[in-house]
Amino acid sequence: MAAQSTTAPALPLPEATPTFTAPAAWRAIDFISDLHLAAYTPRTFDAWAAHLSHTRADAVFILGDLFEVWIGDDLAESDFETRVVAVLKAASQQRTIAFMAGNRDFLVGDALLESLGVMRLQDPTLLVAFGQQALVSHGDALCLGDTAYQRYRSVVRRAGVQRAFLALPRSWRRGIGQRARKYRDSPRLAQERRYVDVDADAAQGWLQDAGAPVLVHGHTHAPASHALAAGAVRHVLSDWDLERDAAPRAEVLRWTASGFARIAPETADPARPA
Ligand SMILES: [Mn+2]
Repeated sequence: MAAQSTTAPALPLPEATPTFTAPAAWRAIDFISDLHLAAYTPRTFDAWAAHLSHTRADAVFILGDLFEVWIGDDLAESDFETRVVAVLKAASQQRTIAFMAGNRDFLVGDALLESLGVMRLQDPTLLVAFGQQALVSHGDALCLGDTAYQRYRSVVRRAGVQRAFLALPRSWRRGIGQRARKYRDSPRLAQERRYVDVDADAAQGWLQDAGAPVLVHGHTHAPASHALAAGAVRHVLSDWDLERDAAPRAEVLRWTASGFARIAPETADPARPA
């Protein structure tokens, strides 16, 4: 037994953490996150759409930041959003597609997901599949070292604040979204945020509370698998960025009865039967 901490847990697992049990017939679940899709990311969009269409997995679980920014379902009528919505709707007729909100797209609404046949995943959720258990999260709630961000998060995740924002005219929301993106992408902010990672004690605490040996999360854009205490492991998902020719990034974490594997996104393969 590992040494017991005498201090309170850094961040207790939310009491309302739901459990999702995969159907017994499932053989594989894909996890992706942090695609940051936008009108100016056509290559990343195409790779994502192809994977959703051609993956051999029974389900694709999107663990947050599918969108670079989402400022209201009523804006889903514009061109880029319309194309994303069409891909999700077609994919959900082939296999289970699940969506967890990230810090960029927490304003995606239940009505939109329902209309697309996409399953909402709460953050965090305990998954049971293949006789195993894994806790999944976007990951931003676990970055306790980023105290300024955690203060911001506690405000913008309030239902009343979100209702007030969504009541603003569309043009205002577009302007706010563009300014927020400029601020987040500023070199100064990137420098400040570079070393903020998931808090290892908080991650370990969540797994102990959940009774699960595996945590899967995104958000940090630092894909790796980290050993935690007592044989537990933390799988960090890759972000996706195929817009630059140098160092393209796109990766899927596939969960099967054999465990977890990192694979390239699947594409149309004429040699493979549909
Ligand atoms: Mn994020």
